[in-house]
Amino acid sequence: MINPVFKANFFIITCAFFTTGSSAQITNGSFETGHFDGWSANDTQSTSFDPLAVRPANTPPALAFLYPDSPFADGYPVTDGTYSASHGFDGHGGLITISQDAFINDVELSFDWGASLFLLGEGSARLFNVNFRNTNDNTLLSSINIASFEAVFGTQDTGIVIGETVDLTAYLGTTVNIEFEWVVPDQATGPAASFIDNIAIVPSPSGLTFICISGTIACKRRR
Ligand SMILES: [Ca+2]
Repeated sequence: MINPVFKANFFIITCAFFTTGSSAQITNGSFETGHFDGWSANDTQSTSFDPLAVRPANTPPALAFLYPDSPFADGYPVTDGTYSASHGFDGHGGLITISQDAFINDVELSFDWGASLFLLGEGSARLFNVNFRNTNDNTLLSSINIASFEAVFGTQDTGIVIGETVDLTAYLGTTVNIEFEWVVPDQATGPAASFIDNIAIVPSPSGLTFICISGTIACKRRR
């Protein structure tokens, strides 16, 4: 008698939960050295009210009177410690970037930021992006648009955004260049002001990192 052959396919998912460590993979993420130590900082604007810089709390933007109902009216915001990075753009446009290489040891990039713009309705949208680049040849791996400010007349203000996050799971366990980029494409781009602070690589809100490895196996059993 031939024993029946039992054959079944099983889809298995092997999952691992683990808590992850501190968020020390970003150097000077809160700008508390008072400078851009650890960062590559570039501002290609031909003119600006406030060039890209690390500034202490209560530093007023050059044209703060244009944002009377904004947090920026009281000075460039600082959400962690004493300093933040900030700039006020206007004039002939350009790119404003800060970047650094970082080992991705956790699943989210977290940062605080905000912007206030008084626009004349000219040109293209002003963009705030987070870019990921190859550390060897600087090629762009991915770009996440955080905000787009359309070129319409009037004031646009985000307030102070605490804990903006970007998913890092695609780069977990690798080293990539993290770039914060403000795209100011045209003439008459502002006046505008923006800040960023408290940049860190952090666990997911649950404090758990969840990784799954999936696959299919075939099993045979004779009786
Ligand atoms: Ca800070």
